[in-house]
Order: sequence, then C-alpha cells, then structure tokens
Amino acid sequence: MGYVKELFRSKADIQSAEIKNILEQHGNKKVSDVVLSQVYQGMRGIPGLVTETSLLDPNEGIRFRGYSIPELRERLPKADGGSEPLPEGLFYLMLIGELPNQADVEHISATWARRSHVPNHVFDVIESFPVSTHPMTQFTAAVLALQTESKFASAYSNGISKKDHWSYVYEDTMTLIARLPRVAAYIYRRKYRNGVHIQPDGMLDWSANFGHMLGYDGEGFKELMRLYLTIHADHEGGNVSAHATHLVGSALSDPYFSFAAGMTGLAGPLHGLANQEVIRWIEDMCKELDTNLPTKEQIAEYIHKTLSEGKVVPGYGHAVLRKTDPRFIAQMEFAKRHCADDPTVQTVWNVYEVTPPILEATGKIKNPWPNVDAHSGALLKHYGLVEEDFYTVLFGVSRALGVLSSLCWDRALGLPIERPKSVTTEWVRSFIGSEEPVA
Ligand code: CMX
Repeated sequence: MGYVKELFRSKADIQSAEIKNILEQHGNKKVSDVVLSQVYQGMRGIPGLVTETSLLDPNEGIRFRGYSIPELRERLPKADGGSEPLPEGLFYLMLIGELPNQADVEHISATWARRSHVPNHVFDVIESFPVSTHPMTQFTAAVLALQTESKFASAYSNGISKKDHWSYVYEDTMTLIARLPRVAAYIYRRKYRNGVHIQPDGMLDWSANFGHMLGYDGEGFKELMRLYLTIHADHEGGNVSAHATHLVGSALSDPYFSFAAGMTGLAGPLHGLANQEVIRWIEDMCKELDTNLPTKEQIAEYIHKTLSEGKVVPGYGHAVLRKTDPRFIAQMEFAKRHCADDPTVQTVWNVYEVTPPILEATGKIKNPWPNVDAHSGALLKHYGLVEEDFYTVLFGVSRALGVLSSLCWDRALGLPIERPKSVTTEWVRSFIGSEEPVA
C-alpha cells in the first residue's frame, strides 16, 4: 500500500470512530426545519448530506478543508518556476485533510503518470462517434468504456467485505484521474486537430502534461491549466455533479459509473455547460453588434434582450453563493497579470460591471453576481483554445479530483445507500388540510 493510501486509511479510521460517537450521543439532534417551498424547489438549504472535502459559504465562497482559494494559491506546492498551485496538492488536501509538502505532490504526480495508460478499446469507443458529437458525450462514454478496468467492480463480484470497499474505490480513483487528461486530449485532437494526437510526457506535472497533449506547450497555458484544474475541483456536495456522483456511488456502483453520472449532470447548461454558453453569448453579442469590444451601454441592452427572450444570462447567479464567486476573482487576477489587453477578457470585465444591477432590478434573481463560468472561457480563448464546446470537458477533468476523493471518503465511512423521501402533491394537499386542489 502506498503511503498516501495508508495515511488516508488511518485518517478515515479515526473519523469513522468519531462519527459513530457523534451519532450515538447526538443522533437525534434537530439540524433544520424544512418548509414546503424547499421540498418543491430543489431542496435548497436543507443540510442532507456530508461531504468532507469542501464547504461553501454563501458570502465567502468555497473553502477546501478550511482553506480559501487565495490561501491555496499561496500555500499549495507549485511547479518549478510556476506561481499557480498544483491540483495534485489540492487532491491530497481534500483526501487527507492536511496541506501536502512538495514530496507529497510529486508522489501523486508520479503515481498518476505511471497509471495514465489508456486501453485501446476506449479510443475505439470514442472513434465510433461521429466527429460532430459533443465532446461531453464522447467524454462520458469514454469514462464508461474505462469502467472495464474497475478494480472495485471485479473485487465486488468476487466477493469482498464491506470493510475493504474503500481500498478498491481508492485504486479506481487514482487510475481514473490518471487517465482522464489523455482521454480528454484525445477527444480534443480528434475533433479539432484532424486526429493528430500528441503522446504524453511523463516528466510533466498532471496539468502541464494535459496542456501538452492538447497541443498547448506555452508556460502561460500550463499555468492557466494548474489554476483552472484547481479551482474547478470541488464545490461542496450538493451541486449536481458532486451529488450525482455521490448518489450513484451510494448504490455501490463503481467510481467509473459514479463519475460518469456526475459528468452527465455537469453537461447541463445550468451547471458546467454554462462555461460554453458564456462564450457563445459573448460571441453572439459581438457578432450582432459587429464589434469585438461592445460598450457598456450595448452590453446592458443585450442583457435586457436576453432576459426579455426568457433566457438566462449565463455565468451569473448561483444556488448557494450570494456574492461574486472567488473562483471568478482568481481568474480575473490571473487575467490581469497575463492578458489584460485581450478584448474578450475586457468584455467579461465590462459584463461584470453592467450585469449585477440589471439582474438585481428583476427582483427575483437571488444572486446577481458572476460564478466561475463567467470568466473561464475568455482565458482559454486568449491562449487559442477557442473551441467552446470543449470547455465543459476541462471542467469535468478538474471535477474528478473533488468528487472522487469524496467517493473514497463515502466508502471509507461506510455511508449507506442514499434514499430521501419523496411525496406527491396529493400528499401535500392532505398535509395542508385541503381536500380539493388549492385555488
Ligand atoms: N439570468 C436570468 N435569470 C436568472 C439567472 C440568470 N443568470 N439566475 C437566476 N435566474 C432566474 C431563475 O431562472 C429563476 O427564474 P424563475 O423564477 O422564472 O424560474 C429566478 O431567477 C430565481 O432563481 P434563483 O433562485 O436566483 O436561482 P436558482 O438557485 O434557481 O438557480 C442557477 C441557480 C445557477 C441555475 C441560475 O442562477 C442560472 O440559471 N444561472 C445561469 C446559468 C449558470 O451560469 N450556471 C452555472 C452555475 C455554476 C456552475 O454550476 O457551474
């Protein structure tokens, strides 16, 4: 057993014992009151699951094991000559609960590089799709094709003790994360670069190697990838991709099945696909106005038009956040250092000035501020990655770090199958004491 796995096991053993005590002593303590509007409207604000890896504060934003994004940018180990955190370090932090040192991060990097070989049948599955197929469809199918390698699935069918589930889930997690950049880069090069593929470079860190396989070897892009793959990794447990992964995993579906479920959720335009939608929205606006730098007045008018057509302004709003997303701010800071003159970046900043008061004035949008997706596309575009259909795949590669480290915790803590109660409107009528439909 590698030392990270052993460390994880010892941390999980301690935490399992603590949770047992908590439940014995406080299991009947009331956590919240639930009102009918929450039942109908997406279960907002109901604390209904435990996710150890990160916690979201509506005003402050995300903290990973207690560390904010600015703190992580300072304190996580960096690549030689780089100034952005290595996502390997964030994975270690989410899994173990402590900041890693340089050697820990190098160990994770080396483990992933060693396990990164993708079996040929996965490429065959990708090749079986028409090239025009959306990259998220190809990506999700490729994750399912990788499932043939699941150590958890084969161990389970051979008969293993519940106590050992975590160990196989851990192995699948490490292998799946190791292989995702190669799979994603293959889809990119197939769809947008005439199938001319680039072999991995095992000497590079996970993000730099991903950039290399995509065809972007410049230092700026590698730094962007390190930041991007860090900040998109986790957003506590209730968001669609994290929750879907956790839910499916609770049936003891293996990490490949569970992650594929998370990715089909990430592919929705109200969640991860919003990064694609933001760039499309900006490009449509620029095309309509015949400019690459619309004025603030023109942007305001375009927002009103979007709202009047019954559409959402992509990249704005959030189910939990009530302030500007610190992931947006981290990208804005990166852009200020690397590409402040880029017209799309400037448009994103102008949209940021104009949008919140307009959304606020509608009186119904609870959070008028930008989320992570409002900025990411402009940065990718700046470095030449202009194919916006691919953006959600990048999000997905990053999201694997959070949802799969969480899945290791789920199995190590022996969390049961998830099965909330649902009710019917007929049940609600009788609950509120009405025999007829409420007029
Ligand atoms: N533009 C226009 N209308 C918006 C809006 C936006 N950006 N954000 C919310 N609204 C609307 C909702 O559609 C809802 O309208 P109805 O009452 O007519 O149905 C109303 O405002 C209230 O919604 P809310 O409670 O403020 O927001 P929700 O928690 O229901 O939804 C979210 C959150 C993210 C789905 C929503 O803000 C949205 O659709 N934003 C645009 C898409 C987006 O950027 N998604 C990415 C989120 C981050 C991520 O997961 O990656």
